[in-house]
Amino acid sequence: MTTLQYTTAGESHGPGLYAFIDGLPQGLDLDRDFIDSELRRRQGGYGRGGRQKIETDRVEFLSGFRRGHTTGSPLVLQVVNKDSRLDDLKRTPPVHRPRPGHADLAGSVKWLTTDCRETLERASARETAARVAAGAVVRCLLRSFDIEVFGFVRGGLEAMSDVAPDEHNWRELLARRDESDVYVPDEATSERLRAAIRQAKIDKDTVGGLVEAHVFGCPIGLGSCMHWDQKIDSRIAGAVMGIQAFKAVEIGMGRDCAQHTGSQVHDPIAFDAASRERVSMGFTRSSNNAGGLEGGMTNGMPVVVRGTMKPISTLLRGLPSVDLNTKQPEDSQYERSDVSAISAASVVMENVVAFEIARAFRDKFSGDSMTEVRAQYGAYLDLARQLPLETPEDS
Ligand code: EPS
Repeated sequence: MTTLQYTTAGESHGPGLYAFIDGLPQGLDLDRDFIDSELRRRQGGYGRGGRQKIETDRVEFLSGFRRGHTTGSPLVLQVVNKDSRLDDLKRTPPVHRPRPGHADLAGSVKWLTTDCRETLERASARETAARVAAGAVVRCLLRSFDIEVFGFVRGGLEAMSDVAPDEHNWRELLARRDESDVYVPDEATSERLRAAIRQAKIDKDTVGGLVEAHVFGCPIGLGSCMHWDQKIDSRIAGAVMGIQAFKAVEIGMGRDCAQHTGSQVHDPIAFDAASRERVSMGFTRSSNNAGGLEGGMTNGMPVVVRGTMKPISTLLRGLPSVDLNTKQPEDSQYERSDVSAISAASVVMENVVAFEIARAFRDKFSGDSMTEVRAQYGAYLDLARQLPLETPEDS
């Protein structure tokens, strides 16, 4: 038995992107259509560059998969790059003028080269195709336990939506998100964000934004308060900050907690016997400022994560930089890129958050097969709902 974990490999213009996933239970049905639809969504959105017209991202399983389900052995997946040209010096020439904001400068110095391409090919956000595919794989596990993740774009620049997703309205918001080419589930904000991106394109500039993921259906008790690296919020923060171009992450009320008192921040606890069969086991909260996590553990409320993506660092008009060979001032080099990839970023965050929830789920329900995992999950919910297990005098 191993912990659920994954790693990726591949370059933007190499033969493909790969993910190696360890720790999946045997017998998990993998929904290829769902995984491919997440890959397609990652490719979409207003403001993307020409690359997405070339690629048709699809998942292929190279190991750990047989007749529609996982076998329990390590799962390797690939997403093939059609625009594969890493060794073609004419089409992927050396890059000597680093882009401020990209990995170009630090990576070139670190690996002792003046050709930024050595770094940028791996640093590229194209790698997120592998992470979306890995996240979508483990969402097949989460979905079999009615745990669903909903990600969307809240906005960028002055265009910010005030939609408030909850367990009742999120499917309707998801439908609205899917009607928006900037993935904002609110038409007026979509229009304003699209206009801002259009203007940035005219100005040869770029736009970032704010993305959100809400996880519904987590039972109380995933994660742990025992060690800092077992806290789900700690893992989610690492996963989100690990997405290319992300500069901030918040859980629930996030940084606004600093401007409110304890009585305003903490979500009152009540009990409603009628909702005992739910994953919150009858405990109800009148607010969710904690974003579904207390002490690093799920508390039965939706997990709410917000991430900030900076504007893409490849600007058509260039930015002040230096030629790494001559050390003379030059504008940064332009390569085909996106004006905004905020829509894609929402899909990436949704799926990396899903992976961390699934990892915590497997930490608690670690059976080797889906049959065993289902039995463990059911047994835990039964026990938790019976609390107190001893008479109050004993406990
Ligand atoms: C991306 C593919 C890349 C860029 C973008 C994201 O394609 P190409 O470099 O061939 O045009 O569009 O990469 C970056 C933002 C970056 O900084 O490298 C993708 O598939 O998401």
